[in-house]
Amino acid sequence: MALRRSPKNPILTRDDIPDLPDGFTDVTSVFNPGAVLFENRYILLLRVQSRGRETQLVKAESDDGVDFRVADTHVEIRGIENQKDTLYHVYDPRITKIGEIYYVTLAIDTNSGCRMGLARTRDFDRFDFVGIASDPDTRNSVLFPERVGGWFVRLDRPNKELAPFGPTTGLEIQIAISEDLVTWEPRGTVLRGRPHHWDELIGSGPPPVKTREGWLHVYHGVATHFGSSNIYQAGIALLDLNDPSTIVARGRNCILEPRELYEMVGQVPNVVFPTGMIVKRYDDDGFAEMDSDVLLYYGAADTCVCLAASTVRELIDACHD
Ligand code: BMA
Repeated sequence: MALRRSPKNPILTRDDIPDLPDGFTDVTSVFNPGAVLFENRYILLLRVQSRGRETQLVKAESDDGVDFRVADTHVEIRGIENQKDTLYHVYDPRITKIGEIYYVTLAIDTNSGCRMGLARTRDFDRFDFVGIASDPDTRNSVLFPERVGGWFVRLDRPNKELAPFGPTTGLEIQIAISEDLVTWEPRGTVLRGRPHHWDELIGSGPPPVKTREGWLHVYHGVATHFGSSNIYQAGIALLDLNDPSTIVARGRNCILEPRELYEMVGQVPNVVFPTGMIVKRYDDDGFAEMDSDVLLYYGAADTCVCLAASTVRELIDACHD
């Protein structure tokens, strides 16, 4: 297996979340974190859900990527309060560094469906809202860490299919380009769900990672064969460096599936949902080093945060399995 679970899993549970302001106490769950290495510290932006089904983003920091200290206040995104639409939930953050700025793509539930929100920070203390940056109904948006062909590029997942006994979801990951990160032009489908296999419904996981062999992209796939017991797994693909709408290779098998109790039992059973990936070493040209360790952070059963480790080489090999 390309991925090895941390023996400390789950690395964060509801018991690790301190009382937060505004009576946000005794929370229900913490899951689907954005992850980044910032000034030699590992940072997670956690999705924390209360018993009132309200959502907060909360920062956690670590020196080793395993033991995290959780902040006792939620992340405030300046300017997000100025939106006309009602924003019900801001969740599933994904973090991409472009130049000196860290961008956070967010799923935001509004009256017009789930949309991509964009925030930015330089220091993970102050966050500013850039804007709503997608049409309804879009989820699982991730930014590439640099311009490709002169454009900012993102992957996203139209969210229009109705899952059996479930919410809206999607069958394909699409690519879009932009000059300003707010207005996006769709450029077609990159990855399609594979009917009757492990990844019938799909969506991006963490932002793509630049390797010498292509953009390495972890995504989630949902097997819907059993209706009400959808199974969320993680898979992997390699996209062309110069034209990321082209698939170089795509793993046949999932690279992580719910197997441990903490993945099979919880608020939403049978879910591994990767949202953060940290590659420890890049070369001078900005490519991930093949023998670099990789830390993959994921939500388990929409209840807790878990970690699995690999290397760039092993993940690329899994694309060719
Ligand atoms: C997806 C999203 C994720 C969630 C997953 C499993 O559609 O809502 O946030 O982790 O379902 O419930």
